[in-house]
Amino acid sequence: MLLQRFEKQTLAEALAAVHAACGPDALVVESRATRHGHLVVAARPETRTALADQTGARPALSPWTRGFQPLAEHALDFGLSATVLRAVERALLGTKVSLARAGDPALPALAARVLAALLRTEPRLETAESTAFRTLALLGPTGVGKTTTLAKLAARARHRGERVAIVTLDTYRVAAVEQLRAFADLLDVPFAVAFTPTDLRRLQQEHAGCDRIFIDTTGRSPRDRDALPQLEGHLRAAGAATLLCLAAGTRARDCQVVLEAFEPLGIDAVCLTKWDETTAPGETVAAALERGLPLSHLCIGQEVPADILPADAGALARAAFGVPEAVGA
Ligand SMILES: Nc1nc2c(ncn2[C@@H]2O[C@H](COP(=O)(O)OP(=O)(O)OP(=O)(O)O)[C@@H](O)[C@H]2O)c(=O)[nH]1
Ligand SMILES: [Mg+2]
Repeated sequence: MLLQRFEKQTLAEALAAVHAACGPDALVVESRATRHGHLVVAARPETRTALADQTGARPALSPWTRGFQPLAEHALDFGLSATVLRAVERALLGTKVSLARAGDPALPALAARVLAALLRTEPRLETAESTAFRTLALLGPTGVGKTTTLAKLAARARHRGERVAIVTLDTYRVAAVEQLRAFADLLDVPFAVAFTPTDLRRLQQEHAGCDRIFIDTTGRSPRDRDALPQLEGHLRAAGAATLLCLAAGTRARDCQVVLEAFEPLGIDAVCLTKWDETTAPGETVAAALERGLPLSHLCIGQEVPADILPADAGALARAAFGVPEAVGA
């Protein structure tokens, strides 16, 4: 089950039970004293299969509970999938709110907390403490904003005092090198072009003293089955972590195509770009969630470096359900 209740005499006992049942990555959705001791409601990050299993193959066909209906309508309008919403609704059945009647004032905020617990974010792109994202390649379909996002991330890293280098593999598109060189010059960071995996490894050694090496890649159609393996070869040679850039307005079906095409390259995190250009970003949020992929950032405009926000699960969930203090508010 996705979300479970653990009621024990003490908080420590309840948390120990959570840990035993849901593992070390358990996400606590609710924790409160009860007449019998302490109640903890915990969620476990789930994969797409697990979500689909527990909600059934055709979740949209059965009606929502009365209490959840207005929230579901808001979230569907935002673009969230019925599969994700079924998981949230089901989780709420194990909590103190009433779903049988409309208008429980506690429901929207609790639904947002449950959704926030399900969403994964990846904050390590914003700290130099972890080396997991030290060499970071930005991938994705054509024109989604990879180069612009790279410039934003590089500027933020510089601002934090990190030593940064930028490398591009994109020698395919006319003017791509010059576009990135201009950003690198503005940031006053070293910039180089890598034509081969050997070039890439040599540049990594040259910049061994850097906290962060950003790698730009050529935009590729998810249907371009020839180009993606070549890119995979480059990235494996570099041992690079990968950030998939996905335009926030991408439709659910197209998200699946993109994620399936890029998954063999190993997607470590997803950045939702062009958030400002869509009214239904939830389809991309749900696509990432259903595949268990963490979100790193939202890009909210063309301005470098201002138009980027680290993904905040709470703010995203509140936006989805229309709870005040939503993202961008
Ligand atoms: N509105 C909006 N525009 C953006 C955002 N990010 C990038 N853009 C714009 O999208 C266009 C393409 O951006 P690029 O960064 O060149 O995209 P790319 O993915 O590197 O493109 P290719 O390398 O050709 O695949 C530019 O006009 C950017 O200014 C965003 O978050 N919002
Ligand atoms: Mg580019």
